[in-house]
Amino acid sequence: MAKKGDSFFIEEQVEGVHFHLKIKQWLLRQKTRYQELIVAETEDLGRMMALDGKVMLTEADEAYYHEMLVHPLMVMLDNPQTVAVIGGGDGGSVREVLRHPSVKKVYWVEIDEAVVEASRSFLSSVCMGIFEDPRVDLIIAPGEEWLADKEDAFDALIVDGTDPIGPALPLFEQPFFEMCRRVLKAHGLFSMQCGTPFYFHNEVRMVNRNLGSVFPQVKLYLGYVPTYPSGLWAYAVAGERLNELNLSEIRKRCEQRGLTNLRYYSPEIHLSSFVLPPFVQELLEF
Ligand code: AG3
Repeated sequence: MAKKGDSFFIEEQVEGVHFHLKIKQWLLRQKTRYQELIVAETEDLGRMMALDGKVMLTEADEAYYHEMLVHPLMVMLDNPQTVAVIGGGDGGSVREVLRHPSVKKVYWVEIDEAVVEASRSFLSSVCMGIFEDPRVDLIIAPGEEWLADKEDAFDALIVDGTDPIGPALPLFEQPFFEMCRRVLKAHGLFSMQCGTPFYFHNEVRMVNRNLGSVFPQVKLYLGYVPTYPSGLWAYAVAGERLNELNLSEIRKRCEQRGLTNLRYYSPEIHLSSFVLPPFVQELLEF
């Protein structure tokens, strides 16, 4: 039970729906050049990072999100070597990319240096050893600017953005997706998070429509992230052609790459996450 004097972080997930997290200790509250950044120790879910009042991660469930954003497309690729991660200033997505032994270079392009520094100082369980990894090249810049002069450069491009308001908005629009297609190699694949189909109808539809107008193949898939609005989270993967692997092929790749003891992603989850409930299919038909 909440007592008088307890301290809470409260996210307004949508109008009329709020998520409360009891806070043991506030660690950082900072107005950065781009947004308001908070890091705090929660009572039950480890440390939490929030941007502009929205939960970006908690230590308890960040792996569910980062594994699902990264492994489906990486496993679909035969030999991913050069990867770009746009956003994801906490480093969780880069950490997951680095699990794939074929990876030689990860360009990590984050707009807000303060987020990277906050993760370095307070979220070592998330960013782990990535700052020391010679394969990682951290670039502080807006993703769309850094990508502008690239071509045919990446095997995988992963966009780990915030909700499509504020600095992340251009990352959900068609001109950005056109750039993404151009910077990928012919076999290259793209993935991004696209919100919850339960509340963010327009966001999910917009991503699906805008991606579909640029890439020949687009697929939405779902995962569970308890501290995000509704818990049901959508991701999209896109490319010239999406490799349809069967269960034994996925299992083989996961074993070869040492992707065996993850917290959320597994070969079975890979396949089942592409099965969409009727309400999500209907959303995409409009
Ligand atoms: N990126 C997606 C967070 C979206 C959460 N939305 C919300 N709480 N309303 C998170 C970045 C983690 N690397």
